[in-house]
Amino acid sequence: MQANDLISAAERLRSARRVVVFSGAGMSAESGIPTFRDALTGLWSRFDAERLATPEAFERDPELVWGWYEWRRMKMLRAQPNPGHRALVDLSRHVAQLAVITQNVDDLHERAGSTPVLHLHGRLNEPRCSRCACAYPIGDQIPDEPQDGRRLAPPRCARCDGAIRPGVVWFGEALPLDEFERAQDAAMQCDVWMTVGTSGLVYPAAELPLRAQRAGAWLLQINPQMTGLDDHYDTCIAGTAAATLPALITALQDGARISG
Ligand code: BV8
Ligand code: ZN
Repeated sequence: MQANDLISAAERLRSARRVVVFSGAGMSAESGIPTFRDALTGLWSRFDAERLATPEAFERDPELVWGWYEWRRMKMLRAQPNPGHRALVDLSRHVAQLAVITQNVDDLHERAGSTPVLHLHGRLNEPRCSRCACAYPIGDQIPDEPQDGRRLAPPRCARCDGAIRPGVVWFGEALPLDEFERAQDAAMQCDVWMTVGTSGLVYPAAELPLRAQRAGAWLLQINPQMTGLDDHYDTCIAGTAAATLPALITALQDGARISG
């Protein structure tokens, strides 16, 4: 990890009034939750995530899709926030305003203590009826490993007997208007935009950092690998969320001590 990039990023954060953290699946990788593109490890290796995460797939094979999401919800319930999630809660104590915008459907930012968290792509723990859209109180009992890992019949709605669907935004579905508008506002108003752990391939979410840049924000990316958006960032730190974010907070605190 490049120490001088960390120090310059810490200096930017120290003078920032409004900071946005924009997270993707890499944020939760060190909590043991597979990233989206390798969420199909093991049981699901023969499916394409982008084909399963669609209304058509659920229409065609609700038990396969519901089984996949229950497997992922079980991974989420068994996971714990990692030092990266906790470092963002520390960061919120150092800056006037910190907005966490996530593409993730897990609740690890919330369980670490971040608030508010804008979920652009929904939440695994908020399933709803596919017909009347009423919420389905799934609770937080850890489901058994989905039987044979292939199919699980979705529960039925108590009100209209419709099939219960995952509370996520599938490909081809619109993002929740309120969350997306609040995310766009945050992008237009922030001084520092920090992207952590996303391949930046999914739209319209992937446009948000570019919108922040056009509005004058300083852009930082934290990712162990290059992404297609590297050139748009003012600084790219090659590192993982759980290692880099705590190091950034330390640099922020050290700098605060030095500058007195
Ligand atoms: C829509 C929920 C229109 C489901 C997800 C242009 C404009 C608008 C739309 C489009 C467009 N072009 C194409 C589209 C269509 C489509 C799209 O973007 N397709 C892509 C594939 C090209 N977009 C849509 O369909 C969107 N809807 O536009 O609707 C509309 C409007 C009105 C009315 C009707 C319709 C909806 C998109 C949302 C899809 N749902 N998730 C679920 O989770 O099952 S997206 C899903 O993939 C994730 O949520 C995530 O957001 C996304 C990308 O995944 P990442 O988070 O980036 O994860 P990935 O695995 O890719 O990368 C992980 C990264 O972490 C890597 O870079 C890796 O290096 C790094 N990493 C690994 N370990 C670590 C790490 N980083 C840090 N630390 C580590 N330890
Ligand atoms: Zn219903």
